[in-house]
Amino acid sequence: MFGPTEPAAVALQQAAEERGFVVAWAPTDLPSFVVSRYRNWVEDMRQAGMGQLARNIEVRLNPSSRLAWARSALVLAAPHGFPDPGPPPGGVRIGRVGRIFWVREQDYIQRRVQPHLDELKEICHRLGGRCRDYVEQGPLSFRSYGVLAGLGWIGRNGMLINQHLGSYMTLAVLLTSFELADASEHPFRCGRCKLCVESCPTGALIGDGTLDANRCISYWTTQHLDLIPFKFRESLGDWLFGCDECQSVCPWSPEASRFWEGYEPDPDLAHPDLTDFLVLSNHAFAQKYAQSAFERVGRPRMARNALVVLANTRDSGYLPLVRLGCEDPSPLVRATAAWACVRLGGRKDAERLLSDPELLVRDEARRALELG
Ligand code: B12
Ligand code: SF4
Ligand code: SF4
Repeated sequence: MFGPTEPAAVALQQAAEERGFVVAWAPTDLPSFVVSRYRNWVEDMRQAGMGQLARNIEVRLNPSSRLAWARSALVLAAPHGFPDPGPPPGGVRIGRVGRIFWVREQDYIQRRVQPHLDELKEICHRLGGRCRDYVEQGPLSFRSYGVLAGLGWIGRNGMLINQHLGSYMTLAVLLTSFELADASEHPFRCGRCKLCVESCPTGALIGDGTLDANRCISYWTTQHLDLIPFKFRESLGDWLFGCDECQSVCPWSPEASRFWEGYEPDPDLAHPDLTDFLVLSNHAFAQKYAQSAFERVGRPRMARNALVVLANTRDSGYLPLVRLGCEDPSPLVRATAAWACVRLGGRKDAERLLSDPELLVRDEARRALELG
């Protein structure tokens, strides 16, 4: 474990622990093998459409090149291994959602985490230090800091795994000006296990702790803006938003039973009604899912994902719901609905979309009918 040498740093760590976070210290700049690993990942185009991951790599991995005062990183982990709140009554609640998205994302950051981080920054300044916070999608490699801080190891599923909490943890980092003693990394504890690599539905895990985002369900359902490629739609199964498959099979995950007190899992996010994405107006959707990760991607993409989940059931009972997608104002939704209709036996509905005003929709309907 990487220990602080200054009393001020110890005081800051205590203040973070009092707020319920699991915390530990890491050096600011990452070792050269991590830098090369990251560069290779980007060179191999594993970042898919997330262009931001390929920019400013030097600063991302060696932040002191821009923030000369930075000497250490305080890593804060908020476990989200909460029990399933169960589905609310009614609705078509058949799509699975990654556990990290069961809380209202913006609400969680703005109302719960950020005030704590602001207080910690204030404490840091009072103790005579400088600091800067990074939360959620911040431009640092949170997982690398987690390993260097001794919080866990990078599993073959790419996750930071803690032997007591598993991998269901949300991470944040405070860069500080406090000097620290030497680091000692956490040992790798996967052993010969390869369960996650074998269980990934799309073969996204390379096996060395990195993944190819071009194949990851989490990427396609939470980040990708356009149509989900035909070849991945079936493998998505019932994953509506995100994917926890490589964590749920991990033998270290059952240990994850703790969750940070600031978390409030919302049953409507854990088990959303797919009907909402096909019938609500964009405005009504934004109101119902305010501050959630669903709102960030918007109703049309949630409808796209819902249509894939519905089509994968191969249950023609869902055809009336899928048909609503053929009338949707968004071409992305109509195009996906053409494919979903064919999968559920509604070829005639897809044929009608051959005369849609949008080329995208006509093309997709034609390809869906050809593929059958
Ligand atoms: C982009 C991104 C994604 C992308 C790409 C994921 C990926 N594996 O790269 C997509 C959209 C696919 C994604 C999916 C998910 N994500 Co994400 N994602 C991020 C984000 C914003 C950046 C990650 C990144 O830079 N990736 C590029 C790779 C190459 O870098 P890296 O992941 O940091 O990996 C480095 C380490 O593994 C290090 N390393 C490996 N071995 C060793 C050994 C040592 C000793 C050291 C020092 C370092 C080291 O080398 C790598 C690069 O140099 C981070 C937040 C952040 N700022 O870090 C969240 C983050 C990684 N995601 C997170 C989560 C929860 C998820 C999902 C579970 C969400 C879901 N349910 O769908 C999935 C899990 C997919 C998976 N198995 O990884 C959490 C992970 C928490 C944890 N316990 O690890 C983070 C940290 C967000 C957070 N604030 O907590 N995500
Ligand atoms: S999140 Fe899902 S798709 Fe992505 S690597 Fe893990 S199991 Fe595979
Ligand atoms: S499933 Fe096995 S190989 Fe994958 S992360 Fe867990 S312990 Fe490691």
